[in-house]
Amino acid sequence: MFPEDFLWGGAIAANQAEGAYLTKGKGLSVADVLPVGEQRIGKVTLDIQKDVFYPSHEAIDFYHRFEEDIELFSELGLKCFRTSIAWSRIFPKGDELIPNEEGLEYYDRLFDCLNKKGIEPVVTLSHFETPLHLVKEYGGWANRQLLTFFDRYTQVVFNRYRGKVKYWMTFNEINHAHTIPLLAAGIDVNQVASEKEKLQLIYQASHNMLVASAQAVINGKKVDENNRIGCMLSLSPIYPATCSPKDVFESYELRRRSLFYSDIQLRGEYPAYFQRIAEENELNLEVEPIDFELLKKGTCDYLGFSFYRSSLHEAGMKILGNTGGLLGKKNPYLEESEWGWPIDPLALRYVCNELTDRYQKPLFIVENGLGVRDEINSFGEIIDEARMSYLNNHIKSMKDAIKDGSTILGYTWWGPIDIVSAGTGEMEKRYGFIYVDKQNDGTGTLERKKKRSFEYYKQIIATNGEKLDYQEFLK
Ligand code: BGP
Repeated sequence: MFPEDFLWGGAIAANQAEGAYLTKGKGLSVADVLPVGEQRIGKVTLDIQKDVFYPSHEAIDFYHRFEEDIELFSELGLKCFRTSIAWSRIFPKGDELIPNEEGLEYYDRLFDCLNKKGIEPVVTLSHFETPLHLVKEYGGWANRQLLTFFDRYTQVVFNRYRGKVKYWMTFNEINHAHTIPLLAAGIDVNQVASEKEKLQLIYQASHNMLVASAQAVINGKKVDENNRIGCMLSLSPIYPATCSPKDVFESYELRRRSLFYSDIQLRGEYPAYFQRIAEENELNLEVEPIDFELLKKGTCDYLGFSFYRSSLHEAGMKILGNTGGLLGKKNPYLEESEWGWPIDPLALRYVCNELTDRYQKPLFIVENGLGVRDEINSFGEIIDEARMSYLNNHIKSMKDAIKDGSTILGYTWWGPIDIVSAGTGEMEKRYGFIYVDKQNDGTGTLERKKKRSFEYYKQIIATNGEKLDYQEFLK
């Protein structure tokens, strides 16, 4: 049984949906220099280049069409809607003293529209959207000065949206600082030569972001003690590839590399195991005594996390990852999506149990979904069975996790409407219950159209997760 006030929702990020990348004073963010194509994250130049297509510049034009889209979300029955504030709409370069009023007004209109429809906004303060100027001029989150800029930004938005937004998250997938450092931490690790220097940069940026997160929690509570502020990690689990003790132990250590972030954000202090990581990698972090006081005071109210798949680790293998989590060995027991992401609903139950045992704090599943190449049939319909099946199995698993004893605040399906993929920039990797006529090359009318999964998710919400059969939607 799902609790009566369970937050059924959908999630997007500003940079993957809004477009309007320079409208009303918005500055560039890291997302705006990502071209379309596989592996784009490794090949980015920090300038806009001529003749290169940047999907986020128009995206699905949510900036101009959000009223129409929220109308559809309301019909779908969403109880909450997660999006981010594009930091560079508010502070275009990131280091200004005065915010951009036109950027603030846009989010006033967006949050007002959601509230009017009875849809609770859930807002990420930084979802892969560090202002580009801060990356180029300051070196991104590896520079302590960003603490000041982020502090200013969070004070402005907490004050401005007081009473309009109650659920917040600080940094999206903060643990991705290791695998997608430019997006997650605004750092360009290509500029350093050795693995050691890379780790130094990543942990320095991580420390600064963790302190910034704590500072944001403190700011948010000061403005309104009713604010509920969470952290956000990518927590697809890692299984050992075999029962070899080496595989088991290394997978465990790798898991800690992620849980390091939530350990600090939820418990308020560096975990003991970090000492050894720091020594072995000769990390030399710039820290101030005040940082540790802030970490203590600014712990998060809940743990938000994304879950897409599981991965398989073998001792000694190169550790790689992308937006869905780590990329390990192929798991022979699991089917994969068209993008090679293993489909593993039971792993969601496993993760909820793991996190509940570790923290005893409420969880919020703020991303879960399946990227599919949708087909429009001769009747003009999209009967997206794979998406409905994925949804069905993951909701059952979440239900089991609740029975196991997890407290789960809500579930926000990733991409209730098709948006640009964060990992590849494609439009054709579609997650939505609502199709958007926009193609990989940027063509399309932007027209919206409901898929069959729209009716299915609507039924799930209307029955509070009780009616999960989707056979009738296949006809
Ligand atoms: C997460 C990000 C999202 C998102 C999702 C799916 O890592 O928080 O922004 O897009 O993954 O990944 P992709 O868009 O690459 O399919």
